[in-house]
Parts: sequence; structure tokens; C-alpha cells
Amino acid sequence: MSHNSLLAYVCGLAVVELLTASSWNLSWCAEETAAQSSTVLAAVDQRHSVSLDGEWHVIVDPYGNGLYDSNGKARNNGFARNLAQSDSKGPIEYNFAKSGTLRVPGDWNTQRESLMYYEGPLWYEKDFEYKRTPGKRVFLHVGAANYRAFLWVNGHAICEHEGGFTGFDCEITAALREGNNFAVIAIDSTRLADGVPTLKTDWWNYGGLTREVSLVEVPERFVDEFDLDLKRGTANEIEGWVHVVGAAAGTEVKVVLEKDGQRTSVTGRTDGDGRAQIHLEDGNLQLWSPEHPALYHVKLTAAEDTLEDEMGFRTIETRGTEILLNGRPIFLKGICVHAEAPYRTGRAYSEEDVETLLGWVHELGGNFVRLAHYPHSERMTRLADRLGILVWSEIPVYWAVHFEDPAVLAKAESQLSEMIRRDRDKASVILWSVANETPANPARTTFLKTLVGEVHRQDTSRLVTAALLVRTEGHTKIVDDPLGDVLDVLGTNEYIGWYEGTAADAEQTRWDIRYQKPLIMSEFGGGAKAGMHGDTATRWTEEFQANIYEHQLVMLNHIPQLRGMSPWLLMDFRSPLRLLPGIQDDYNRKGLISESGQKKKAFFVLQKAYKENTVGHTQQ
Ligand code: GCB
Repeated sequence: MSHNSLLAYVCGLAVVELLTASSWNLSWCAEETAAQSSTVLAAVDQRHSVSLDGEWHVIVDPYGNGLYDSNGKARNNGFARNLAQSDSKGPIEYNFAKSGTLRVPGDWNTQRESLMYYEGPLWYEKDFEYKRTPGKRVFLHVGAANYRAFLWVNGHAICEHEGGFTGFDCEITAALREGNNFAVIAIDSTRLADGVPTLKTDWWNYGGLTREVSLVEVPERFVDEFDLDLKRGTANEIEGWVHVVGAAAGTEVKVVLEKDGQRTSVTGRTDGDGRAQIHLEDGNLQLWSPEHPALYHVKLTAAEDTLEDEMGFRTIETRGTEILLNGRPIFLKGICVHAEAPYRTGRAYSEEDVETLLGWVHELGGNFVRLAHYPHSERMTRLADRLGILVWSEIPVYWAVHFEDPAVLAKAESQLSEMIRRDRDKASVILWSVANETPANPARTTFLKTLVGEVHRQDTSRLVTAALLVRTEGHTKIVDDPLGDVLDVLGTNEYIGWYEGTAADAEQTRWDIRYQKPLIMSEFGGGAKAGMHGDTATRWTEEFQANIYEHQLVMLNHIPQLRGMSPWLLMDFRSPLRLLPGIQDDYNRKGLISESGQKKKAFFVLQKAYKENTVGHTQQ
């Protein structure tokens, strides 16, 4: 093999330029991607867009041959070029047009049997037509891509993104052509020790373009972010800001609120950073609450841009051990939910998926969901807004991520900011959670305190929480995690009756909570295979699980500062940690409902408690 052809081979494909290379130099392979940073466009789902959902050509690339150079860096001269043999004198060893397709949105694991366990690079390609509109900027919007994504349009590197559960937007205006275009997205779902999450999670690592992909058009100057909230202590004052990209200082920003034919409006002016402060009073404001999920049509106009949204207005705060919604104490009757698709399995993404999941929450009598353990699709929080279901939203700082590594902190911070940017217009979201079940060591505490500080800096209108581990001494559960110091609301997970002791032990358990703050029992529960019956002492039966709930409810009513609960969890979900044949078969069975929609006995135990209000209290 000559140097040149060896070089071509090492580079993974032969391109014309390589054939003229005269010296052996691996840097020829490099042509690293010029990664630009992505952004998150507020209310992007409300903007004019062209969907790129549907079938995409895909290439499974297990060794990352078309993606990485010899240093493991993403490169531009691989499959991203989408070459045909006629474009090159050397061999082209891939062909999108002749490759099979997968549906977007959708994880790849549940679409092709051979990809069920696949974790690695996979290429997506789609041709699309585009007709330029003068004065418009265009972004490629990706609802979620698990875990790392590399994007090109017409062979031009657009951006890279890390984090499998937050949406992002990358500008492609300069890369677009009139007429035929193609987008190539490489996704690598390889789990990383220094990723967020890290290597081990109790959920399936569904890879791919798991949520919607679209082209979004905005004017030259446009609203990329805004924050409008009901001011605490008031029932009629909305305050916040609108940020306009490219706006000169003094640009007028108009905010119009409309509901049931009533309009209120106000104008502000941008400062040197493009941000206009907004203060609006509406004497007839209808507040958003679970009983009355009033949504306003909100219209923001700035320069050439108009952005419309549906928003509710409410306050959420704490007073001592109370959680106050619109100034009144509330008890959160909740349930944890994974983004697992009901009936068909795989990652949830569709309107039907979220309607089924939140429909079950309503049926349960709940007013609250903990969206575990990562931000769910925007459809979920939109529907929660419409249904009046309160939301805990979390980033996947799960178990032991590399807390000592500043690069991991940066990844967690970016997912946190992306989550906040996307959902700060949702009244349903009341709690941002920075972590789940993390070991209380100093490196962890410093890491998480930084995240809590970030939440407080970016969003002063909501509460910050985390699901903590608790210490056990005899029959006492002690909540003294140092992170409790900076949280607004404490979350605690415990599995009395499942991982520890018997169900009846719950009633003997005393809770010693060292912070005078509201507490949510953010997890408890046990496994049961739907349809398996026996006595309350036989593990995996519906009776065993229901019995855990019965005893837990007694214990919960003895915790004076309990202000909410979200047992683990609504529906069984796929997990590589759950291998017991005949019972688990790759599913965590702690759901109240099976993955095929069968309700277990425990569902009805909890439903009764929620509907008859026999659990939970406020100090009202
Ligand atoms: C937990 C985790 C959750 C697991 C659950 C379980 O504590 O937070 O992600 O799935 O326990 O089933 O063990």
C-alpha cells in the first residue's frame, strides 16, 4: 500500500485532496470540526419552522471511522461530506443514499433489533429543500440528541453539543443554499466516565435523535430569551425582561397579554446588552394553579420580530416549612416519571406519549410530577402547563459523576442553563433539581453548591431542590446532608420495605430533619410484576408492592414538615441493571403501571390516598 493510499485508508475514506498528498502526515486526516457554540431559542416550538422529522438515512459506524481522527477529535472530512463515488477518484466506502433509514424523532435502539444494545457513533443524513427568505436567519433546532452530537449542513461544520436531554439551536444561515441542501448529524451515545450522567444509570441509554428536528426562521434582530414572572407577594404585577439579539440600545419591546378578549400591554426599551426590563400590571390577572391552569396568549414584539407564547402566571416560594403557591400552602401529590414511551417502549417524544403519561397522573389524583432524572421533552412541560400539573425538572447529575473534575461541572452547568432557558416560560415548572442521590463528600457539595448558585443567579422565581440520600441510625432517618443548607426544598429518597427492612418498619421510623425547610419524599416504592399475585410477604407480587405503599403512607403522615411526595414511579421502564428473567427482563418494575398500561394494586392504594386526601398536610 502506498503512503497516499494508506493515508486515505487511515483517514477512513479517499478524497481527491488526499490523493495528492506527498508526505506521510496524519494531520491530513484532522480537518477538525470548527465547533461553534449552540444556543437555546426561547419558545422555539412556537416559532415558524419547517420540520425535518421523518425518515433519515443512517450509517452505523461502530469504530467512528467516518467521525474521529486518530486523536479522537471529530473531523470534517469524514462521512460529513456525504460524497458520492462520482465526486472522488479514490474509493468512497460509505453511501448515505443507499443506506437504510430510521425515523426521527426516535431512539435507534427500539427501531432496529440489531441496535438494541448499540452505543456508539451513528450517522444521520437528510436532504431538504430550502427557499431563502431575505432578511431571515435560520437555525437548525434539535429537541434532544443523546449523547454527543456533531452537525454539518452541506458539508460545513455547524456545531457540536454534549448532553442527551436538552434541546439546542445552531445557526446555519451561511451554510444554506438555495434549493437542495443536506444535513448530516453524527451522534455518539457512548457513555463517558466524565459525562453527565456518568457510566452507570438505572435507565436505558437510548441513543439518537430522540426528539424533533426542524429549521427555524427568525429575523435579523430577534428575541432569543425572555423571562416574565408574577412578582412574589402580588397577584397582578408581572416583571422580568426580554432579550433581543442584534438590537441597538433603545429598541422598543412590546409585551401584550391576552385572555378571554382582555388585553394588557406594556413597552420597554433595550439597554446596551439588548435587554429590556418589563413591568406590567393587570388588575384582572387570572392566576395559574392546578385547579385553574389559566394560560395567557403572550405576544412579544421587538424590531422585526414577533414571538408568541402561551404562559401562566403564579408565584412559588417557601415560608418556613411551607411551600406556597400563589401565597397559599400547597401539598404536592406527585409521582416520579421517566421519559419511557407507554405501550411501545423506547424514549417518549410524541404528544400521545405525554398525554398518556400525564393522563395517568390525573387519574391517580396527583397534582405534581417529578420528571426523573433529566429534562423531558418540551411537549411534557407544555402539557403540564395546560393540565395544571406542577413539575420538578432535573439534570442528570445522577449518583457519582466526577465531582472533582471542572470539565464535568461545566457540562452540568450547561445542561442546567439549557433546561432553565427552555422552560422558564412554563408556569408548571416550580422546582429545578440539581442532582439525584449523590454521596455527601466535600467535592460533591462544592460542585452542587455551585449549581445551586447558578439556579439562583439565572432564575429567581423558582425553587431549587435535589433528591438526597439520608443517613440511618437504628429506626431513625437523619436528613443532615450539608447541601440542605442551600436548597429551598429538601428532597429525600428512601426504600424502606424494598432495599431495607420490611414494609412495616416504615411505621417505626422516625425522621430527624436538621433543616427547617419543606421536605418532599422524592422516592420510595418497590417492584412488582403486573399480574403476579401472592401474599404481602412475597416479593415481586402486586400485593407486596401495595403493602409497601400502605405502610409508607402511615409513616409519611408522621413527618410534620412533609410538603410533597413523588413515589418511584408511574410506569415500568427499561434498564440494563434489571436482569431477573421472567420478572424484570430488562425492566425496572417499580412502576404503578406496567409498560403495556396494566395498573397494579399499588396504583389504587395511592389513588385512594390522593383522591380522599388522606395523605399530606399543610400547616394552614
Ligand atoms: C433510586 C434511583 C432511581 C432508581 C431507583 C431504583 O434511588 O434514584 O433512579 O431507579 O432507586 O429502582 O432502585
